[in-house]
Amino acid sequence: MDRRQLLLASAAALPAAAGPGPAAAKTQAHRAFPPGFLWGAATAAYQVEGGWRDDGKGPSIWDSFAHTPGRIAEGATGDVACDSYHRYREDAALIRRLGLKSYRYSLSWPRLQPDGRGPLNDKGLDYYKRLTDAVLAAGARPSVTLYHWDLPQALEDQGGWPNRDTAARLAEYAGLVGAALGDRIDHWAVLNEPKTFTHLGYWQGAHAPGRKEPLAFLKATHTANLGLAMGYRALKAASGRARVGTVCDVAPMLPRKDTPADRAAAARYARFLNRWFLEPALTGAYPRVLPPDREKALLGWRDGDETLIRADLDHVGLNYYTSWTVADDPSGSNGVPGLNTLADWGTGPHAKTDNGWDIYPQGFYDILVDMHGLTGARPIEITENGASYNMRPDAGHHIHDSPRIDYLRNHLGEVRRAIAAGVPIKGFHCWSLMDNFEWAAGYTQRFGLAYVDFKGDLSRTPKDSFLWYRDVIARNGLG
Ligand code: GCO
Repeated sequence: MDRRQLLLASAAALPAAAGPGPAAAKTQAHRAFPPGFLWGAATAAYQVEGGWRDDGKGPSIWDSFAHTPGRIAEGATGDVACDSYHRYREDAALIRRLGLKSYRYSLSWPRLQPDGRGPLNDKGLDYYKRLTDAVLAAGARPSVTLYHWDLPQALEDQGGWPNRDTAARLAEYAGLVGAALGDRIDHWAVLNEPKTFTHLGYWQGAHAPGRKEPLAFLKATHTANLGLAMGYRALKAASGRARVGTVCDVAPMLPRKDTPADRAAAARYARFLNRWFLEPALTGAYPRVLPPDREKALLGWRDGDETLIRADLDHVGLNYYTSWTVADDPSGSNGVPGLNTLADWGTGPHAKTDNGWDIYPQGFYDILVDMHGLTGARPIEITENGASYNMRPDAGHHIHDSPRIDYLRNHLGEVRRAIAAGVPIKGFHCWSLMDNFEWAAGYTQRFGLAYVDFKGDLSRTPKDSFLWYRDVIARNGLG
């Protein structure tokens, strides 16, 4: 059976869609979301803020990376981005207009601790107080990520994530921020996508800081896990109200061929990507991927880490975009001992979004049910889901992005189905509130519900998808 046949076989196992006529009321109920569902949208500091050296902010690894020629498409940087550092009131107006119940954003570590250690920078802190107050006034719950990839450059200069001390630095930062902002913010995530910032930053070199060092990368994953648990404890110690979790990107792993070797490779890769940054916190141990007799040395594991690394997370955030295709690679060419896989992101047999990622909504349901097996009764929130479509304004300044509406409708349908199957999903955040700096792709990929005029006045214009999402939120369902 080839991959396409496998997909058809699994589609045939789906429950039949509700029919027309008397079933209409049932369909309506089926499409409604639970009362109090947290409809949201997400952004991240480096992708929207700009103001890269305003008011005492220190440089981050993304400032350095983007300023290095050849790293980012079209030589773009986040120096200005959406200029949210100065225009956050315009962002809050979008939040209010959408009727968002939750707004997910991140804090720039070097804006708050320019060198990654020591007291908080008052002016940076003041920005996050004003932003948070504007989010609250717009009627949304602040959902705040401490670390969305912008490591202070000073800490990279001391070794970055492969240096175990970075976990202690993160915990210090978490404690200071929790004490300073805990009166306004209860809902926290320590890390965003540790898989992405370690894999792309230290193994593949496509993201900051651009290193290609498989062995240092493995140490970085362990530091990130230690930092998660230590940051969790520091935040809770600093703010009694804090509900603390983390955000992981997850995806179904599809074997390239239906052979035992490729199926085993896909299962290995699932442990390495989907579970690597959750299981240590929840169980005190890593899922089995590395050779058992070398695991501790490869990670830099020390006695006592089985306790230090644990955190009884209050909630878990999951990001979903597309699937992976995985093949066995006994030659071990990727440099990670024992992993023995070749894996491609977004390369399934379906239609693609504008950045070439396979559109696979059913995979969302599958991975949510799968992850629920690990996270148990903890509330799950979808912290990111969305698509890149690059439509521009027409002559009447309208942005007709119906493929994004289809993408979101189909993926929300799968979320609804997972809720019906018992997965405790409490919220959904569209990536993104507005077009922004898409990492190595710069400004060439637009994920926003609002269009940002990067070459002009940076104005934000709601797209058709914005108006559609506003209606979904108003009726608490897909309609
Ligand atoms: C991530 C990040 C976002 C991205 C989004 C689209 O998942 O990579 O959290 O910052 O912009 O996912 O690629």
